[in-house]
Amino acid sequence: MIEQHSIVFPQGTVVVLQLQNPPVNSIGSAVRIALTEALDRAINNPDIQAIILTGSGKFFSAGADIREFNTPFAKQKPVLADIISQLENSPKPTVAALNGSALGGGLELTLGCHFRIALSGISMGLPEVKLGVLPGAGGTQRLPRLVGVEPALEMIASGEMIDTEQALKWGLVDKVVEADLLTEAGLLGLEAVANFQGAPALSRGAVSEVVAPDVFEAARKQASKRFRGCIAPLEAIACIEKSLVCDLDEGLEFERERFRLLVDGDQSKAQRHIFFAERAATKLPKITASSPEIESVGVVGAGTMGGGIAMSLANYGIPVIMLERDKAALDRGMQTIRSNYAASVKRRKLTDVDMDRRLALIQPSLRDADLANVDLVIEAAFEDMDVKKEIFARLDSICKPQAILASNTSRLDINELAETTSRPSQVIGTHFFSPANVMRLLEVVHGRHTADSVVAALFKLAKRIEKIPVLVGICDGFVGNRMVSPYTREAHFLLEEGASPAQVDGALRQFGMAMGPLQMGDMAGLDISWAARKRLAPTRPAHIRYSHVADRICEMDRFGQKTLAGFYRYEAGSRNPISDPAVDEIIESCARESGIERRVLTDIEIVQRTIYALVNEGARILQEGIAQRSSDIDVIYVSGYGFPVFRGGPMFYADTVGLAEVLATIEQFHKVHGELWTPAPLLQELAQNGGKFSDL
Ligand code: T1G
Repeated sequence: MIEQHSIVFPQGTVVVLQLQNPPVNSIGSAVRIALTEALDRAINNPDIQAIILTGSGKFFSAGADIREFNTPFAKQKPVLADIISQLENSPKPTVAALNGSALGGGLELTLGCHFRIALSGISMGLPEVKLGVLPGAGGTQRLPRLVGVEPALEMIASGEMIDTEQALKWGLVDKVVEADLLTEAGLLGLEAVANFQGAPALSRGAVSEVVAPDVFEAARKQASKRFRGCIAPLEAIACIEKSLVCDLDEGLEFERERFRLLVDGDQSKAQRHIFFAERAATKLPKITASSPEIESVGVVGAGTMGGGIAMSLANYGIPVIMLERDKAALDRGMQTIRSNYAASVKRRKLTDVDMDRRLALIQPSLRDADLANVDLVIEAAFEDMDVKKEIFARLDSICKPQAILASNTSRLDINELAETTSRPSQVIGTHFFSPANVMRLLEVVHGRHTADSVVAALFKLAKRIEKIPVLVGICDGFVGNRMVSPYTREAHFLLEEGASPAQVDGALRQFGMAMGPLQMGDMAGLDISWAARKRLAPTRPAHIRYSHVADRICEMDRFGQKTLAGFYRYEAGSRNPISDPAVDEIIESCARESGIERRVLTDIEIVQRTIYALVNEGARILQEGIAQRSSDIDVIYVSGYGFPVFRGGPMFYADTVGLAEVLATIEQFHKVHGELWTPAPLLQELAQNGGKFSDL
């Protein structure tokens, strides 16, 4: 837990206390107990003149142990605040030697030290708001006193990391060194001994800085935009504001109280659920096969998806050959990539050098033969089975025997594609989400023939390009799109029953969705799902309710933003949805034809009819084994479909509401709306046994 050793200098001896709690030196109760005892010994040892606190591996510390939150361990003495107080009241100089990332409570620990010295290139941050809490061990009170209110607001309300250059500029660290961190730290501590008064370095009084009144308003506005619907960033800002009007002890008390409220609240539990769910999703417990390395990739198709996929690979140094049959399409694709990178350079998110390096990794090609030696090909061509089969047959004859062939299809049957090749065990689905160079979610679709080593290879590649891979099975729409079907179906039914597009979308945005289903359809393009509905029309049971609203809109060539009209109207160049009376007429006429008497609908019913449709389908997906975990479905919806992170995903949200209540509502819908609302057996079983999806 805490390794210690001394370093003897001519001018005195220092003790080094090193956090040793792999993999990230998180600080749980065991570490806190070991650290406080080591500190006591060092403070009372007359042979020690200064105390160095450092970490091990690539971390100083990733902060408090998140797994201990809401457990008795979290309150077990000494709490982190006690240790920070021990450091700042030490009669001997205490120096934090930042050997690696210092996050959350790890960074707060350093704020209790008299000095901070960092190894060049490490990062620091207070990411607590991303877990739905706030720096609860003094960060909101000490940081403004150390670096000033505005830098503290920026760090704490954004939860973003900063580098040593920024830290030095703000005064968060006293020194940055390229090497010999512990020696430099020891010298720093010993230099202070001569004039050391044994008092805390930071003022105990209120922050005396004069701050323009609109600074906090601006911070709240920015936080509400960045973390829509989340309360933690606003609470963190309130704590910093408090530091201006009360002394340190009062401020710490206020912070403790706000932290306690947040950590016991639903939002933080949901956000911590997603934190661990994202990590669980990347694990393949049943797959131990060694996986081939993927060092070069071919992408077939230079459209929106193909170009985005090529960028997401080149961004991490992977050479890509982007193949098209049509030169004009290939040139358009390359031009789109160039302008995307240029936009990032303009926003100072990328340097010119990086842009050129990435562009050099993307080789446009019109020759199939250029794919002969790549390790993986990702097909991102037109969403049509015949087109894809023809491409897979060609790839099978061109690519080296061990090459993996993947399709970016969003719903077609990977098994059918695999069976058109001589290498079915090397065929897999890689469903990227648009824009592929931005969205982190990657549904990895394993077919019945797909080899474990191929799945493992794609998971390794996904982690390398910082995507979140989620393993899904084969059905129409896999997990994400399969669930979006009933969600959208209910949205269309609600239109016929009396809601306007603006009311449906408004209710779901109020719930926390990044975008309502109708606006989302307009953005994705209504023609894509229209094609899927037409493909499925011959098999659609006649007795099942079906809404013609979207078909009628498409029949008017209204495909959404790309035609400046869909469920909404759009001004040229604007994505802002404008309600359109022509759509209201279509809705009313569809309702009349279906004999539906329109009524006033509440936002509550709109949310239940759409979100519970997700939950019911998710339960079926789990039962069929299409998703490995309930939390995988949550990860898919939060990172791929704009589900609010502060509600933890559809399945976690249902657990929070209570499955008995969710089932009762669905049974009511079943009575009124018929078999489309048949409750999923797994939901019934869990609800009747008082269980939760997260128990699975
Ligand atoms: N507590 C417990 N486990 C943690 C952890 C933490 N703080 N951080 C990481 N882990 C686990 C993680 O679940 C995974 O476990 C393994 O470590 C490797 O993590 C009082 C209240 C540090 C940037 O928010 O952002 O301090 O899956 O896969 O990609 O004010 O982990 O192997 O079983 O993510 O190299 C504030 C959270 C806490 C940082 C490393 N700190 N961690 O990323 O590895 S609250 C944070 C991260 C707090 C104080 C407040 C990342 C990372 P497993 P990993 P990585």
